[in-house]
Amino acid sequence: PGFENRLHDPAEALSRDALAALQAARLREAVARASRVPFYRAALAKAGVSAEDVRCAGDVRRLPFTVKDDLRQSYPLGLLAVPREQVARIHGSSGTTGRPTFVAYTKTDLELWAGLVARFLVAGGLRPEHTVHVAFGYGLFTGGFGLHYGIERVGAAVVPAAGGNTPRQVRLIQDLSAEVLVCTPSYALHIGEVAEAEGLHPNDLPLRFGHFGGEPWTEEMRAAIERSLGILAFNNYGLSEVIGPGVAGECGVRDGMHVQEDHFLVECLDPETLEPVPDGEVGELVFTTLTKEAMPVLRYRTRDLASLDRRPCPCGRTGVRMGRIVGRSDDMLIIRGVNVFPSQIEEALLRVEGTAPHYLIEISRPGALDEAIVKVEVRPGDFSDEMRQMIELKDRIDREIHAVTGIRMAVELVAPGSLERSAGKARRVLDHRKAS
Ligand code: ADP
Ligand code: K
Ligand code: ZN
Repeated sequence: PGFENRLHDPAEALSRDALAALQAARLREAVARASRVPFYRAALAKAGVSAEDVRCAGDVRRLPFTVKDDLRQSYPLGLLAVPREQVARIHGSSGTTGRPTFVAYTKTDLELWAGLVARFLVAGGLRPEHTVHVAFGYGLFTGGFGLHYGIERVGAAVVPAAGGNTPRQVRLIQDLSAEVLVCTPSYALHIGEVAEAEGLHPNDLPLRFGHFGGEPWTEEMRAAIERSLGILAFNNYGLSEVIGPGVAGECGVRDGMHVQEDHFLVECLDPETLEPVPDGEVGELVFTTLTKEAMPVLRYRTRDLASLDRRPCPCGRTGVRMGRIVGRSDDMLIIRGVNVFPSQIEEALLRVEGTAPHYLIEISRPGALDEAIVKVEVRPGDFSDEMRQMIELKDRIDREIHAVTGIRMAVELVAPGSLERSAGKARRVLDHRKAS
């Protein structure tokens, strides 16, 4: 697509046979490493498997699963497989300032991570002579630092702009002549809108490539971002429990994201039966880390729904391609890139006197960014004509929601009994965003 197809690492093009042999050897080591964690020692014993039983990559199916709740139960770092002094960095999963889950990295893990991010960046056109504007938040969230060190590994220049103040971001991109933009897809679209509002034409911006991830998006959205910023946009996928960004990313063909299979085993399973689904069919992605030291995960259930494509890719990379994430098998919402569960809103409301346990979260995307409104019923006795009291109540709810989820949502107080009641499962979410 107008640039040379270059590999950052020859391992991206290993033959499938060589890859299978490497995976088998690494899986055996991974199980041995995981056995140092009491949680996994018990789970492996229960499943009746040990490292010596692992003969091929397919033996992953004999291993026990890991779910998000296992990380919560072992808060803060109970799944650590190395002595604490070997931990070089700690990140957290986005969205839950109330009770985040932490993930840890050794020095070797950080080296690996930078290399994996470098792979998808190079696959999507990044070159050492480029300047990259990173508008991801820097912090516990894996996006900022994850991309940062990957860009440095390629040898390109990083502008660690972080989030916020979009007009300033636009100015920085122009003044520092960034060819590459890194952020969530919805923020990319927002940057485009702000640039346009300032009278800038896509050609006025130095940008040529964009690398976006952290939330679901569509082909239509890709087209809109490319038009508004005058760039080629690439999709990349990852999650903190597995390593962060760098689990999979697109090549120049842009028909699915190559999973970095020399470091992560991927399965696509029916979320009900946990049996593999055929290639091309949508299932839940489940990852096993093959090389991560500090916090290995066995068969981590992502709840992300996508399909796998094992047909060879013209780019020469041999890693299986995963399609776009088409949904989730749980009720997690991604609002402006942040993971939010409806139960977190409930938790916030429970801390506020004067609200009834009836609420509805309405999400829309009027412009480029997600907007969330939480409609909350006030308890009959507490519904007041007094403006001051109602404003105070609203402020308290607003603060609690922010404290629990880490993001701001608009709060709307509604009269007792005004939200629709259903006979079955209460409807807590109305998502007006069109499959994006
Ligand atoms: P991060 O800190 O990178 O956001 P989290 O662990 O907080 O990582 O969130 C990971 C989740 O974000 C994934 O499980 C998935 O639901 C979503 N996600 C990440 N990248 C993409 C992508 N390219 N497309 C769709 N969803 C994505
Ligand atoms: K996310
Ligand atoms: Zn490819």
